[in-house]
Amino acid sequence: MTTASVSSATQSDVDNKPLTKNPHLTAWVEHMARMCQPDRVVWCDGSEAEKARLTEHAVSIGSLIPLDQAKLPGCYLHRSGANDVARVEHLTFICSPTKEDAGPTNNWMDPTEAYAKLRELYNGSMKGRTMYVVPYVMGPVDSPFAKIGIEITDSVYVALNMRIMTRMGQCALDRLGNSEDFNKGLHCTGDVNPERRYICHFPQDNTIWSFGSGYGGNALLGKKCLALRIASCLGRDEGWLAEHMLILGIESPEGEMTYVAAAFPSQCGKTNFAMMIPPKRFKGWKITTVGDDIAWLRVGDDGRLYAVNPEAGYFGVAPGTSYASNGTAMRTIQTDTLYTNVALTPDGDVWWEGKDGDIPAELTDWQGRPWHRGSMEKAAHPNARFTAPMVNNPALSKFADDPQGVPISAIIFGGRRADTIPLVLQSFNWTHGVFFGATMGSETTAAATGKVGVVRRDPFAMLPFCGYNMADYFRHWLSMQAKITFPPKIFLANWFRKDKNGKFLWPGFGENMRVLKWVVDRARLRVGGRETPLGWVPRPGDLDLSGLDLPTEKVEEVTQLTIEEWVRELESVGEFFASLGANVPRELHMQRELLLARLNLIRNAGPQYRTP
Ligand code: OXD
Ligand code: MN
Repeated sequence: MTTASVSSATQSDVDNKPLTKNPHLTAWVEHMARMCQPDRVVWCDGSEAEKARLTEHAVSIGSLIPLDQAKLPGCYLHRSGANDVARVEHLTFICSPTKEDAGPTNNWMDPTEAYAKLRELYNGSMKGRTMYVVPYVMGPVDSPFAKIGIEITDSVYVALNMRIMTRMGQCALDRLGNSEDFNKGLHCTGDVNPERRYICHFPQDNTIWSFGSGYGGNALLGKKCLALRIASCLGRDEGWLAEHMLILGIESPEGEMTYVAAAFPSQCGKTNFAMMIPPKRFKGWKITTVGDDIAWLRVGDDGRLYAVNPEAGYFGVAPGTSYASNGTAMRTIQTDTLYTNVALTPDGDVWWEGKDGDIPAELTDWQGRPWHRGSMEKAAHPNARFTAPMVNNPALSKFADDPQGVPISAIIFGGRRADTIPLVLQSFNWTHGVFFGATMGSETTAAATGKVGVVRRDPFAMLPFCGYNMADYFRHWLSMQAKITFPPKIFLANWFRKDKNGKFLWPGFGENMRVLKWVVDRARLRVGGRETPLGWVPRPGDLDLSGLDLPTEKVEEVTQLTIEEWVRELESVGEFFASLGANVPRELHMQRELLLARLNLIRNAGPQYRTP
C-alpha cells in the first residue's frame, strides 16, 4: 500500500493492518491510498485506547487544545481555518448521471468531470499525512434502518468527531461483514483553500468526495452528506424518508408517551426544541430527546410511521446556548465534548456570546487572538459548535437506541419568519401537510456562508440537503400516504414572529411546550380548534397559557392569519413552484390554487368577513 515512514509518526499515530478481510473494502482503501499517497494508514477500531491515542496525537499537532480537565473532563477546543467555518452550499454538488436528477435547487456536476477534477486534487494530497479509515454505522447498530459508511480522512479531528457523532469502529465492520453495501466517503483537508473546495455526492455510486474543508458539515461525511443527501436518494429508491428533523418524546404526568418529529432550517433552535424543559405550569411533563437534527422515517408493520435518529451525538451551535435557553444541552456538553471555534478563557474554560454569567474581561477569540470585553468583534464565531455524545444528555429517550425507532404521531414544519406564519397551524390532511413542508420559508442564518436574514424557501428544511430533484422529492412525500395506515398529523409552527417594532411576539424556548401540548392533543383528537381557509388554529382557550405573562393582544397577534400577507405568501409560493420547473406535482399546484381561491372569496365578500 504505502511505504510508511513510521519514524516521522508519533507513537500514537502509526499504521496498522486492515481490521477486516472484506475484499471490497480493502481494495477500495488501497485504491484511495494509491491516489492520495499518505505516509501511513490507520484503521479506526472505535476503542477507548484508540480515542486516547488519537486525542494525544491531535494535541501534539495543535489540532486540539486541552481545556481545564477538572472543570470540563475530556473536553478540547479546535480552531478551524478562518475561511472554513460553515457549510459551503455553492461548493456542494450532486453528481448524478443527469442534471435533471439533481434538479434546479442543487449544483450539479457531470460525474465523470467531477471524479476527474477531484482526482487531480487528491493525487498525492496526503503526502506527509496520515490516512484514517473510519468505519461507522448510521442508526442503531442492530436496526433494519441502519446504513454503513466508511470515511477515509486525513484529519484526526474528523476521526475524533466521527467517533462521537456515529457508532464508529469495529461494530461497523462486524455488521458489514463481506458486503459491498457501504458508503464510500473520501475526505481530504487539502490546503483549506476555498478555490479548491468541493463537496461532491455521487448517489448512483453511494460515494462522497469532499476536498478542501475541515468544517463539520463538509467533513463529517456521515451527517449531512450521507444521512441526508445520499440517504434521501436511498429513501426514494427503497420507500422511506431521510429528513432534517429532530425527534422528541413527550411524556405526560400519567406516563402517556407521544413522539413528534419536527423540521426546522439550520439555526432555528432544533436542538433547543429537542431538549426543551417544560415551564413550571407543566409540572410532571417530560420531554425526552431521540434526535436533534436528522430522522429516518419508515412505515412499520402496524401501519404507523417510525423514526430513528441515525446519529449518536450532537453537533450543535454554541452561541446562544445557556442554562437559561437550554440547560439540558449545557449539562450535555460538560464532558467528552469537542468545541470548535468558541472563545477560550484564561483558565481553560470555553465562552461564547449568549452564555450565562458575566462577559469575561479577557478572552482568546475563536481565531486565537486576544479579545477584550467591549470589543466590536465576536469572541466566538456565530457558527461555533460543540460535538457531544448523545449519552451525555440527561433527557435522552430510553428509545434513542431502539432498533425499530419510535412511532410518530405528529410532524411539525417550522421556520424563522417575522410575519405571515402564525404560531401554529394544522393541516387538513396529508397532502395539505406536504404543501406546508414544500413551501416552508425561513430567514437565512450563519450555518451556511452567504447573506444572513433574507427569506428563502427551504422546503422541508431540506433545500441544502436533498440529494435529488426537489419536485420528485415532493412526489415521494405525497406517495408515502398510500403506505401509512395511521399518518401523523402535520403542523406548521413559527416561534419567530415579530410585532411592528421588530420585537418577538412569542417567548419561545420552554414556552413552546404550550404549542406542543396542543399538537399532541390534536394528534390524539382530544382538543378543539378553529377551521380557517388555511388550516386549523387553536381557539382562545385551546392553548394552555396559564402562568404565562403574555398580554392577550400579543397572543392574538402571534396566532393571527392575515389575508394580505397570505395572498402575498401564496403568490411567492407560485413563483417558487415555477422556479422548480414543470415537474412539481399537480396536487401541490392545486393546493395553492385552492387556498388562494378561498382567500380571494373572503377578500371579495365584504369587510365583515375579512378574518380568515
Ligand atoms: C447543521 C445544519 O449543522 O443544519 O445541523 O447546518
Ligand atoms: Mn441541521
